[in-house]
Amino acid sequence: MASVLRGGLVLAAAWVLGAAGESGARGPRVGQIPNGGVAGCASCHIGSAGGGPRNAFGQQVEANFLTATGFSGRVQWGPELAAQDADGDGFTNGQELGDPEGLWKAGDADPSEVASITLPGDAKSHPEPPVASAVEATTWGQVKEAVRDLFR
Ligand SMILES: [Ca+2]
Repeated sequence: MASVLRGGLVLAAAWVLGAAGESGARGPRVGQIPNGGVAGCASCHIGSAGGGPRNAFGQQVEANFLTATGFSGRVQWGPELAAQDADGDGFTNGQELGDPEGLWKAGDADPSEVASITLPGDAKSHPEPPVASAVEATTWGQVKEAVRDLFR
């Protein structure tokens, strides 16, 4: 009986270690996208702890931007992936991750300001839209119109 219990514990320990090794194998992917450490696993997964279903960006990476399928695949970050808008929120993956041109390489210092980083796989998370410039353009148009009226 004791040996059966011991055997069960060994199997449980092996399963836990195996699961930890599995998630650890993917952990480095956080370092394969710019500013990946800001959101961590939530950059690609719906759950912030990693594993489980992928968000729109994670699905896009898995489908088209890994060097190989499975655990050994590395993210191919570059201009092509940066230019796409995985979550359809109107901001490219590169804009959301602070590398609009897709020039960052794994191992480089993170580009951009951390405060501006948003989730490329969550349409509800995006940079602030440039409302100020639209207001400025309208105001400038009104000023020009007023000056024109002065000389009529
Ligand atoms: Ca986006």
